[in-house]
Amino acid sequence: MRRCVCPGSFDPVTNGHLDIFGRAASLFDEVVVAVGVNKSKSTSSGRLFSSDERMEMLADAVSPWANVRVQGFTGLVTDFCREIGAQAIVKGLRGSGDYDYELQMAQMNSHLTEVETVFLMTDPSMSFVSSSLVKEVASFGGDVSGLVPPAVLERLTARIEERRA
Ligand code: COD
Repeated sequence: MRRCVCPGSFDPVTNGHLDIFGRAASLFDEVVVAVGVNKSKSTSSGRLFSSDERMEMLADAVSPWANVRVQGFTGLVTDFCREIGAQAIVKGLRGSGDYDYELQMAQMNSHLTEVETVFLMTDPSMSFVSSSLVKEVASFGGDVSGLVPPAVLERLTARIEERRA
């Protein structure tokens, strides 16, 4: 069984993330989307959505793929990989900024464990998409439909309205 982990904050999941999950699902027998969990379960620490909310949105978004599941984790991603028997971490790369940051993490993770990091290049139509920009644009009333799944767009709009009230 070839199993990989796609770790992230996913606050919230975007179509850029989903493109990476779908491609990982065709390369591995099982993909575990691993959500960094904040034990306080709140939207503290600058997150718009709690870890439970992020996981709910992800579970809904990955439901079309039979071999993709979502799990929360705390601590080191390499420990999580060992715990679930994953051989690889799959990350998406949008450009040189991601590369510099991800290279350092991949090398640290390789220093810590035998788990390999596999990089998939972003789909060019998604190279400008990040959770932070999506939140920023949506908070000023910009159109982010097409950048996140419809159910995420709905929750994003509702959360921004709540925060405004
Ligand atoms: N196209 C392709 N890939 C994308 C896109 C896009 N449009 N947007 C994001 N991605 C990729 C990112 O490059 C990243 O690989 C992944 O999707 C997740 O993105 P985010 O922004 O949701 O998640 P991050 O970068 O905040 O997640 C950081 C981790 C939680 C993975 C990291 O901090 C971590 O591993 N933490 C656990 C503690 C640990 O082990 N630390 C030591 C690391 S060396």
